[in-house]
Amino acid sequence: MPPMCNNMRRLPLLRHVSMFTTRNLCCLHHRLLACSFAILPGPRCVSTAVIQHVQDLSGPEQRLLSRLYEGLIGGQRASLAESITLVETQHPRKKELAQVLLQRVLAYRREKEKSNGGRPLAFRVGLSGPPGAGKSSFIEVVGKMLTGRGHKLSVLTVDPSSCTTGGSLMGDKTRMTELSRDMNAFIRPSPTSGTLGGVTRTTNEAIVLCEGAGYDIVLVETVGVGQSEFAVADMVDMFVLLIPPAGGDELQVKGIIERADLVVVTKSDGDLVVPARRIQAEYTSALKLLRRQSKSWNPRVVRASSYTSEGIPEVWAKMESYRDTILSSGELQARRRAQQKVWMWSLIQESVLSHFQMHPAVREALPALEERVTRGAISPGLAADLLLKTFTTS
Ligand SMILES: Nc1nc2c(ncn2[C@@H]2O[C@H](COP(=O)(O)OP(=O)(O)OP(=O)(O)O)[C@@H](O)[C@H]2O)c(=O)[nH]1
Ligand SMILES: [Mg+2]
Repeated sequence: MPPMCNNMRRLPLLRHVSMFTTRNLCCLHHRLLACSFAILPGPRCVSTAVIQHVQDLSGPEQRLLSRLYEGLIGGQRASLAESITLVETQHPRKKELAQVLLQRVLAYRREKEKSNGGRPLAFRVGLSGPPGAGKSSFIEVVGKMLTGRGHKLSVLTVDPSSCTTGGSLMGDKTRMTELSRDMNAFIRPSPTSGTLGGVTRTTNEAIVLCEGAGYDIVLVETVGVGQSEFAVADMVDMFVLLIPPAGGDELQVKGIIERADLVVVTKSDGDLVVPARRIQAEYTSALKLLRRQSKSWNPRVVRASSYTSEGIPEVWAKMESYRDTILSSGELQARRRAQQKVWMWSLIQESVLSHFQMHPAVREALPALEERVTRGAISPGLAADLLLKTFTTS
């Protein structure tokens, strides 16, 4: 262990997770690795550092983490649910424990991927679309088809309205009645409080846990009315946009259409077949004008009905073909690597901004400076410089 970490040994696990010095990060890293290797079964890392660090966890904490980890990789739904609750917690100590568990699950996943010839353990798909587009109904039908074919499927939902109102733009669970009774499916709505950044962070971590628990397909549903669909697009291998044949607000899908790997026109049944065909033609032309995201894949527009199941097997076949294409071209792995970096930076941004906003000196100076900026007495640039100076010098 590098000498600069010695002082940090006495600090409780991850206490300094929010500090940004190299020294702290170095120690944080060592602590996470040490704890994840020492307390849980798996690769051994025998060193004095391990013994030292493991003292940071109490007996009950070690037992809790061992129980969760064993249950999770054993595929127990209750352990997966409890582990996701742990990553969702706001409690500082439990947050630290969640990170230890995650590190261990990540190490387990890496081992499994290695023995899988480097192939990812799961296919992650994001599904977004305007409210009422038919997302949950689509997931219910596709989900049943997939579990029928022997897949294990988890469905995570990101509800942007939960951040402001406590819920619920999405009436998901009620519309996935059959799937929620299926033992090979696991449905989990996003927590009903916190910031979008917080909610999407826990969704990202929940994906890792689902994969550790043996779910080979992870679907993430979100309503396309804000930023949540962009956040979801950044955490999945494939991003699918669902558009209803009528009543779909063009504006709501305008920006996000560029991120779509596949567009599904939903509800293509009965009287809606004709408008569905029209929308399919419109989106097909629109997609041709957009810059391609992938070298090896052209986004397509398909139609499907969850009522009649028409088009559903074909949609899934397209999704599999996309996965195989980007897997063999190496884009899937590259996309995941890039996402890790994007995600790290978005967490840093959020954390640094919140430190800045909570800083006592900044809070004190802010009202007067804001007032002067809005009055036009000083420029926004100068006010920002003054606040940043206050932050860095005090
Ligand atoms: N005709 C027809 N109606 C459908 C189909 N799929 C869903 N619907 C109806 O569309 C409405 C919305 O369906 P949901 O599956 O809840 O849509 P959603 O996009 O998940 O909705 P939110 O999560 O609330 O944004 C319901 O009344 C469904 O019955 C379909 O294939 N055909
Ligand atoms: Mg829904």
